[in-house]
Amino acid sequence: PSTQENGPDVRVERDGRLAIVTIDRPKALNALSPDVLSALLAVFESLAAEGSAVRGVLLTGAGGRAFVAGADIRALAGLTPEQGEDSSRLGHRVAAAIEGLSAPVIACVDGFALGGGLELALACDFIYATDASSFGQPEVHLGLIPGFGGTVRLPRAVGLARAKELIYTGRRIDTAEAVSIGLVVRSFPDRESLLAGARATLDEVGANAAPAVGLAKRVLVDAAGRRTESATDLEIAAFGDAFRTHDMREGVAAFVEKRDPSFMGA
Ligand code: CO8
Repeated sequence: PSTQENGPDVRVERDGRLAIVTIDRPKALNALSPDVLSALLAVFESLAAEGSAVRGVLLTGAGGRAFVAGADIRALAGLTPEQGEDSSRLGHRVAAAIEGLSAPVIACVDGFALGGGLELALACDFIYATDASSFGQPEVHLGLIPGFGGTVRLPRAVGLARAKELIYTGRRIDTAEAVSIGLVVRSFPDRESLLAGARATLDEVGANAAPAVGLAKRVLVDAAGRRTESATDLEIAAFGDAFRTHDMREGVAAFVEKRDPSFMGA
């Protein structure tokens, strides 16, 4: 495994075709300063540029207390309305880079995932968490609203009514409740088993045809929130695109010939 620094606060470790991205700013509970957001954007854009060399990404926070405790509140304090919009826009660019990556990204939450931290996790494909974690959108406590996709992705994850309850109250929920409402898909007793569990899932995904996983992700991301016909049009086009890949011919042939497929990731 190799480690690469992306600014002081974000590091990327590579283990074969897996990338582990760690937000490492424990003094501020990994809060998303503009520098952290810019570093995350650069990381996900460079992982995208690697194409099929990246088969899966784990996104986590360092320090043992937090995934991310939100946007950096100190950095928000003096902003004009226009600068507030710009900070929201930067967050959305990070989310778009994560969603635009064809490899799956699992948010590995160990501790607080609050405000922009929960929104960052929601931009990932799904969330795994340790039992001792907590989740919330506390922006209204600060006179703010979620600005990094929370009003859009939280209702898709948990339904409109539960999202409204969480956003209007700013209440924090624990992992057990987050699992029960479908916000977290799997929970683990500690950090070590969390990371091992996420790796195991990415290994399972990595054994499949990478172009098919990427096409499915594209439709799942882009179809969310569209009207049925417009969403199914995306699926139709992507289903057709699968027929352009070697791996689809190989996967179908292997089934017919009763053998294991040999995928090449293209
Ligand atoms: N921003 C900046 N610093 C923070 C943040 C934050 N979000 N969260 C914690 N810190 C700092 C604290 O100031 C403290 O620093 P110091 O030691 O220098 O005083 C250090 O981290 C440790 O925190 P606490 O002492 O507060 O630790 P506690 O265990 O007492 O409390 C909590 C932990 C409950 C997590 C508490 O720190 C807290 O409530 N944090 C703020 C959570 C929050 O409100 N988050 C939402 C922020 S707003 C937001 O995310 C808007 C999203 C839109 C963004 C658009 C672009 C991305």
